[in-house]
Amino acid sequence: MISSDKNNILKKVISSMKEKSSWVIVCHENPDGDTIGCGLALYSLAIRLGKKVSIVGKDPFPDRYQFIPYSDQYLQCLDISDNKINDLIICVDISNESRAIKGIEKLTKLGSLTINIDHHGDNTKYCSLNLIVPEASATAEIITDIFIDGDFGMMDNEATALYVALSTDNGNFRFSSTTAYSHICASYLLYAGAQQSEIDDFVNQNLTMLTLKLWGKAFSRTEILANGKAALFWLREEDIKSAGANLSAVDGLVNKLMRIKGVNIAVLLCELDGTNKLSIRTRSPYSAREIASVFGGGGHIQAAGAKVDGDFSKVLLKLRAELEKQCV
Ligand SMILES: [Mn+2]
Repeated sequence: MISSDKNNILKKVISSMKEKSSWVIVCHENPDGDTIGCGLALYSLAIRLGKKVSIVGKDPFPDRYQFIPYSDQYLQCLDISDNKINDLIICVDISNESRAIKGIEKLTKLGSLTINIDHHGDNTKYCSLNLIVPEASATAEIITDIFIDGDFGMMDNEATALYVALSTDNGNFRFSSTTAYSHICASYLLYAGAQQSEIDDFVNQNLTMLTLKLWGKAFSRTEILANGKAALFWLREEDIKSAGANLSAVDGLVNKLMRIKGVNIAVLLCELDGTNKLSIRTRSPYSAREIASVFGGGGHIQAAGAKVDGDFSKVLLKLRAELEKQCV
């Protein structure tokens, strides 16, 4: 729920959406269910409102979300600065400009109205309007508020997109980020036509055998560290390529390590495209964001990530040492 001090920003966001005739919706790099679901729900709203609209992101669209209506409209784009000043730029679920698309800060400085709708506590507020709600378990909760407060109504395809966003970001309502309000949003989306079991089939029961075997490879490499408090596993570039997969195939895989009894820090290290990607999950009192920051990354307190250039083996060594250090 949006606190009263942020109500003003919410109102400004809604009035800018009503007023501007051309929207560009931006999703974050390695797009997940939250950024994609929120982006596509807003895309559908824009069409209904008669806007000229596009939805963009710097990385390809993930296969598992292709069932969501309008997913075929997503365009890959590396620089947004050639957009017109009078376009409304809406960034969804993006904590900083480098996770978005180049050019947003430049457009903001030139006078473009840029909107940042997000729930990451470490958001750098890089837009002209920043609606940041760290209490939300997913950006989808904030977008649902926008639909309700803007009196836009909600079509079933929009409810589907937002339910995907909500349920993937809070681990199907299991993570500690889930609140009573997350369930109120879910209830609203179900009333608006989201089919929860069908969505779960598309999102979670849709693996290829090769992906499952790729997960198996990661599981077989599980290392328990710090007297059982931390666990990690890893995948090399050739593992991922030989499964015909990309990083979206391991989206959420790290959560499975948290199922080990006693483990309160879990890390997946993936080597792909010449860089090393860390996905980190923790339970209190450990901070995933703090561990990510050691590696130049960030995110939520209990779910964060980092991209680390350089030799895979060195990153793995540094990671093992850091996990031992965290648990002293
Ligand atoms: Mn999110």
